[in-house]
Amino acid sequence: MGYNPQKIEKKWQKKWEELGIFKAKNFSKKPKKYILFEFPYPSGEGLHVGHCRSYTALDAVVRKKRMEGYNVLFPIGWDAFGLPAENFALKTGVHPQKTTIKNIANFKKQFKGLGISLDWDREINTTDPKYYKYTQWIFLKLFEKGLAYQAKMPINWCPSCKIGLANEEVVDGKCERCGATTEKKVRKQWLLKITKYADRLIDDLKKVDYPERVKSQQINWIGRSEGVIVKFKVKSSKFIEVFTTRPDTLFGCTYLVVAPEHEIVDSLLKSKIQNPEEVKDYLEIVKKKSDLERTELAKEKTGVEMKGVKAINPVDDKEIPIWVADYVLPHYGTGAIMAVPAHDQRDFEFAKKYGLEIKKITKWFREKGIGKKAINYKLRDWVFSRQHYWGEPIPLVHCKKCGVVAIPEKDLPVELPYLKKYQPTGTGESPLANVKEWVDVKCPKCKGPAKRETDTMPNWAGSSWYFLRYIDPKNNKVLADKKKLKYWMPVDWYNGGMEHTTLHLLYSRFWYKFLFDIGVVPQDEPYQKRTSHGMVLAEDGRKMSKSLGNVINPDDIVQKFGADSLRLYEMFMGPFEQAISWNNQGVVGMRRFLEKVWKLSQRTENREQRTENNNLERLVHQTIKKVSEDIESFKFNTAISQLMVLVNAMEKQKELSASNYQVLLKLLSPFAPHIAEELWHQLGSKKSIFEEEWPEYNSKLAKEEKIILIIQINGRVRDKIEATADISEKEAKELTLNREKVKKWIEGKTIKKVIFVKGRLINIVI
Ligand code: ANZ
Ligand code: ZN
Repeated sequence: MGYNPQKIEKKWQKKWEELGIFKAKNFSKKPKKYILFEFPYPSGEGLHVGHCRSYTALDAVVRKKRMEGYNVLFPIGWDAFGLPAENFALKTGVHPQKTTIKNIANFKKQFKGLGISLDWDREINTTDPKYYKYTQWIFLKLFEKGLAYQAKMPINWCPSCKIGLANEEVVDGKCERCGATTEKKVRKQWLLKITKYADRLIDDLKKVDYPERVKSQQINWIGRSEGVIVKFKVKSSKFIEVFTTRPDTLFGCTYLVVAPEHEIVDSLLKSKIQNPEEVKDYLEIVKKKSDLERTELAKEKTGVEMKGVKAINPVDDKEIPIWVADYVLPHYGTGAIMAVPAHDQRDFEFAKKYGLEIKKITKWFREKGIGKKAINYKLRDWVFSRQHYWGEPIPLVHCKKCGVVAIPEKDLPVELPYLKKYQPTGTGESPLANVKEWVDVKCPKCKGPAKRETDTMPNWAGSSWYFLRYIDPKNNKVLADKKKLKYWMPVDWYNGGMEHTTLHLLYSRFWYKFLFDIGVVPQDEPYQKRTSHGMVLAEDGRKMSKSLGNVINPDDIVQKFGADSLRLYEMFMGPFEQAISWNNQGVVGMRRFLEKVWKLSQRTENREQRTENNNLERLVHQTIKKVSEDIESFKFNTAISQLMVLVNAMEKQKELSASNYQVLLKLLSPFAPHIAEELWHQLGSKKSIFEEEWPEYNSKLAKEEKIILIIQINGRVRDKIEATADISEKEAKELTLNREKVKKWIEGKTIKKVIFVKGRLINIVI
């Protein structure tokens, strides 16, 4: 019987589910491992081959860990709130819930078809009211502790669609739907005080095992900066305070710049400025730009002077002009800067363009006490309001008498009402504002008339704590039982995309720390170890996208080659953390490799007979060592190439002992579980291979056998080197010709012949 993946894969997937061997057991005596991947957004497109890379990698780790005797938690869920479903609803009228259910069913089928060994009993869905009850509960706790507050913040506004846009819907300053230029509209929004945790989010990175790249990205994103705030007197007006990290350059300061949003602009506009029209025109232009456009170093800087007013440099009492320019951001420091064009590149460019004084610093300002010390962060508080329908309602009401009032815990969840129309309101509020029956409520405090908050939570809310719910997914008293949390947390290994380093990863660390502070979770860091997988690009090296028509559908690959070939290929395609282009030929190669493994079984003697030579025995132990270590360090590609070396060697044996073949199957099983299980059973085993023990190597046997290779030139011994016993002629020649001693003899001569005696000598004839 030939290798037929279509047949055996379905069979084993069913069998494993019946056996229930992938279920995690709370409080088992075995040591625990909690292994997590970022749960997917169930999009209409289905799984991406890039997803598969992350899932199969962790599945390999998980399967190995189980065989090593761990009680492994390997769960799955759906991050199902989000814009695409809402936009789809706007276009087609199909309720996002319907779309979501359909998409999840498809994803589930795909996951199962790949043979990912998940514990389906713990499946969660962020749009399930039983789940978001606790997302809302966490929000209420944040609100109770003063970490959720309202502030006026600009949102992206499309004046033609009359709708607020998420950042990702604004492309080059234009509305993604209609192409109109977007504006900023100031609205009251809910924010979470993540900045209060900024220092801890930096300091506690010491406690966790994350890639350096991830750590430094988070640190830069938080952007802690120590400096001072210096006061500049403004002639016939108030003061302007600036934040500077370089007070020593004060003598070189030749003008001040304030952000267009700085309050002093408005107040000076009213009375003192000589050119108010010019300044107002400038403010209009700035409104249309994004922060990114404003701060991009390469972009030409623009600004306007507020004529007729001057500031005084406190160190030399010189009068200096005051400019408004958008390269100064309103929400950083004090929203105003002292410009030192001789020392700061941006100031220099600006001064050149507008002909402002560039004063070389001859005297550094060394005195202390000119200003007060200040610490600033690039990190902003987290804008937690969205004006969309398909998200968790924020569980608050607005009462004329009592102000903002929390919904009592016992009334959670505040369910998202079922809408038939998703049309935007035109005022920038979410479509929920149109549902009068839902909006009008009694105030929980005074029982008077009140209105519900109609903003919903951002997509990042449900994903900020989901890993806790897997631990106790059906609990309806608390978000998860404390003892279970204590048993399972922290997550031992979390793999996800590099693109989530500064948002999701930071947000979820923040929430976890908060939950620790209020006594809900057992530690203050959720993830012990973090890894990231590289993207899978299309065959043409570009990002896969529908519009480019270069998307590879994993279903097609599974259908044609089998899930095991796909899995192996995704692990073999290249170093795990690097981006790599898809190559169909690579899948073909994996299929061929598996055919070889299949055929080997016919050569296996069922009796325990050792007719193989010592070299094979050694190779088997070396392979156990290499595959075991490589899986731990996420070097799947090299683990698989070692397996290929072993299979090639096994092919050369006349007879293969069952025990060595079994070792091969075990080592292969994390990557290609179906074929390994099938062949395992063909050898007569009754138990699943995944209930077996991971093989151990004999370190003596795993050692390479070394020899001394003699180097002769024209038959005379000239040098000796240590080499592995099975060194090939090619390798030996390369090594030899690079030796200094050898070079001396052969320089300028032609090599006539090379004589190689395996394991003994190499003779160069010149
Ligand atoms: C004078 C100066 C001289 C500065 C010099 C730098 C170099 P970090 O390290 O990122 O905190 N700055 C302050 N507030 C700003 C704002 N709202 N928008 C844009 N730039 C702002 O950078 C601190 C420096 O960035 C501050 O120190 C200030 O320029 C500028 F040779 O003051 B400095
Ligand atoms: Zn009230």
